[in-house]
Amino acid sequence: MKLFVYHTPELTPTDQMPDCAIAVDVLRATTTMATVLAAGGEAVQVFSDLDQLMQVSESWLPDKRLRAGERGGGTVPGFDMGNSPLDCTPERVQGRRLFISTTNGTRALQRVQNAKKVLAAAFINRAAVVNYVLQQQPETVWIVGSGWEGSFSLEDTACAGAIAHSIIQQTNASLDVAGNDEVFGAIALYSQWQDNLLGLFHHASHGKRLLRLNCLEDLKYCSQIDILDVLPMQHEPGVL
Ligand code: 3SL
Repeated sequence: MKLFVYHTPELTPTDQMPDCAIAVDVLRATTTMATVLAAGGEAVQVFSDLDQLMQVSESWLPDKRLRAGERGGGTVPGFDMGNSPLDCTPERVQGRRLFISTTNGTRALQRVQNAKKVLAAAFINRAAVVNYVLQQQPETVWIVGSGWEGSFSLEDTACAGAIAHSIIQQTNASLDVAGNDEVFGAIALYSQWQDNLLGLFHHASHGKRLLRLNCLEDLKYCSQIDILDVLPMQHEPGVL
């Protein structure tokens, strides 16, 4: 197995695709997706374009769909919800499909949607994703952070490091499994902050943005590790 970390969708190669791609948007898109599926959501369908989301979801009965739209951290007017995982209670999401468009997370997923297998990961479902990779042993694994509008984000790279660290530790693999330098950087970041992820989020630019929007409880939720045994996997392009 060879593991690669890419900090943003923009830094991810376009001329090839891996056996397994793992999209990460800890704050908050992939955390929300994992939460919805764990709470009994029927599926999650991602869109970069808000109008297209509205159009496609129109053919779903209102009680079978939830429209989530986030831009700049806030809820898009006219949508059922924004992108807070705390809104995704079983009462609200059970049996419904989440149609979602967010600033960065949905772009990361779309960037790798042609990989053989596509997963969505966050800290909350890290172990489920790692276990899948260990069972399947794909030859190439890309872990792709969402960043923020093309820039690096601390929390996504730390989560990439958490995934890479766990895979390497559990296979007793040598560090030769690392396919690029970013793997080392991500593991070093995670190792330094693994006992205080919430503290790391307070230093992260998007963490600060969410704190300005009074989302401390979201940050706390997103900083928990391995609390959900759920594997969001793409089963048709854009649908997990
Ligand atoms: O950028 C994204 O995709 C979102 O996760 C951002 S937010 O956390 O909902 O503000």
